[in-house]
Amino acid sequence: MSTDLSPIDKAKYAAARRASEMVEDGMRVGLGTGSTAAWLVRCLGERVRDEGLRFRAVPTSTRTAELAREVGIEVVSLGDAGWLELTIDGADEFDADLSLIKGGGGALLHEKIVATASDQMVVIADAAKEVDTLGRFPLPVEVIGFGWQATQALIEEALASLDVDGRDTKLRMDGDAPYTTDEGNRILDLQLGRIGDPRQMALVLNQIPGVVENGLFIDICDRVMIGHSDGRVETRD
Ligand code: ABF
Repeated sequence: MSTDLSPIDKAKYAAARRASEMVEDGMRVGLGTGSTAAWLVRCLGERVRDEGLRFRAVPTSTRTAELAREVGIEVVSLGDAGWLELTIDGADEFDADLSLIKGGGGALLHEKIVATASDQMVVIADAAKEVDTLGRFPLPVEVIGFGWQATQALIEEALASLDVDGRDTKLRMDGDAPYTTDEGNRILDLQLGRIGDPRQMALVLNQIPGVVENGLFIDICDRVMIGHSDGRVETRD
């Protein structure tokens, strides 16, 4: 690792490096999306090159797939893999219950599918991702493009009865155009400030017609590895 990394990158690298050591020959592994997950992919690429590590990887986004191929990792589809022994991914926030907000990178749908198709899901993160209560980070909700404005109105109506501090919803943009996911869907970012009951929020959102998935990961994460800029890694189980 180059020594001129920023403290935050050193922290992300530390968590990614430690998590990469969990991968064993013959494993089927889900690879997450985002900058911390990118460090994981690079670390695994080094092990493939230096140790001859052989495992099959299921990426959660096209950008993770491209980076994995670049570093010599065998990439397969989730269909080909069938089931995974391990998924390692980043997160935007995690709380004491290991509930997560994910999706800042726009890949939440594939990330949730891959994470739930795994025996174990491990999150790698810097310490800033740890929160007492989820919600400071905008909650991404993936919606289909058809009638997304009506879906947005239904979400805002539902928020009125939920325990949150803010209720602003915004269509995620990519320059002048609406952001689209790998599935061609849209993302609405919910500025909630504080989510009093994440479990209830996740259930209510996914009942709304037009909502494909939301960025709350409840009872999915088994372990969080928290990296620090001095190389230390803490674990939350
Ligand atoms: C992805 O990583 C997303 O679900 C999450 O939003 C993002 C975190 O990004 P980073 O690791 O760059 O902080 O898994």
